[in-house]
Amino acid sequence: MLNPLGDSNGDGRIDSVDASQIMDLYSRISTMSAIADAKDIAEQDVNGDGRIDSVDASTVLPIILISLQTEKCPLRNSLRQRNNARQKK
Ligand SMILES: [Ca+2]
Ligand SMILES: [Ca+2]
Repeated sequence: MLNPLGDSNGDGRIDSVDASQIMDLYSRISTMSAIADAKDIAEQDVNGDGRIDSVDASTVLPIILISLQTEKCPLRNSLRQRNNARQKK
């Protein structure tokens, strides 16, 4: 079962742990000590470009900062819409 997009550890929240895990995976991919599988990409490719990199981690960071305070975060809403679309498939 897939975790929600951006929630790399599947705890139901998008927070700094997820950003850290995305950066860690990106680091291991960059040094060729890991290969992203389809599940990794489905869960951690936050901007949907088919790769896991620092952009995905940095996309998660504003969600963390803003979504804690408001439901009006465009990035959070975008992720929510993508997650809802994935669940309907
Ligand atoms: Ca999480
Ligand atoms: Ca990406």
